[in-house]
Amino acid sequence: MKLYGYWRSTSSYRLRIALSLKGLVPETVPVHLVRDGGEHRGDAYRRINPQRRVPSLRLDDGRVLIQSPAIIEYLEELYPDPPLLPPDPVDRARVRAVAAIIGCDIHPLHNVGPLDHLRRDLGHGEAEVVAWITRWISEGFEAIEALIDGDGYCFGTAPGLADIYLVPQVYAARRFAVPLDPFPRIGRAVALAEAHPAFQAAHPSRQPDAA
Ligand SMILES: N[C@@H](CCC(=O)N[C@@H](CS)C(=O)NCC(=O)O)C(=O)O
Repeated sequence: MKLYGYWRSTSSYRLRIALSLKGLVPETVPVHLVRDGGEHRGDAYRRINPQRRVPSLRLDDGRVLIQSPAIIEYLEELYPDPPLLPPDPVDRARVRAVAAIIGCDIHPLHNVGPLDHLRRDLGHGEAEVVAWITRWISEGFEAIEALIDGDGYCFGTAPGLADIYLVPQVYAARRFAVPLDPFPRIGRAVALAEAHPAFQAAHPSRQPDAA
């Protein structure tokens, strides 16, 4: 397998964690999101992923999967052990809700494209952009703080889908200096996950394209 990604992209980071938890080590193909206006915007990468975003996963038979939620579901179906979701349907829905808050409601608002639009097209300065990011991450984290268990991983005694989404989102929050003191349960869950070898192997600083 080949993983097309960028070291500090949160979607790439979450997919790396899922792969790592499943014991899978794909070849890494870095796609630079910033250099020369973004390698992902060029024709070569468009032929791999028509949406021109990372991550993408090329399977051994040449087929390419895109969108981290879809790829993680694929991995869960093909490699069910260790499971990323609990057995009970209500518990599964709760875990997926935390993943959706991050994947659907927080991350898209501080993605490269929208932030470029705020800066370049709408003329906002860096302080305003950071205030925007802080607002949406904090609002999402308020909900997650209330939803997770609060005494270990997000849910239960093993890392799962919610942790896979939360750790990269906290990495992004730290990058933009979003205050995390109001979220002690999130802090505990992330500290525990960050000590896990699979999460450590997936960390942005451990990737070949890390700057
Ligand atoms: N929902 C997608 C989001 C993918 C995504 O937006 N990736 C970002 C990096 S984290 C990207 O490629 N951004 C490029 C851009 O916005 O131009 C997923 O989870 O795979």
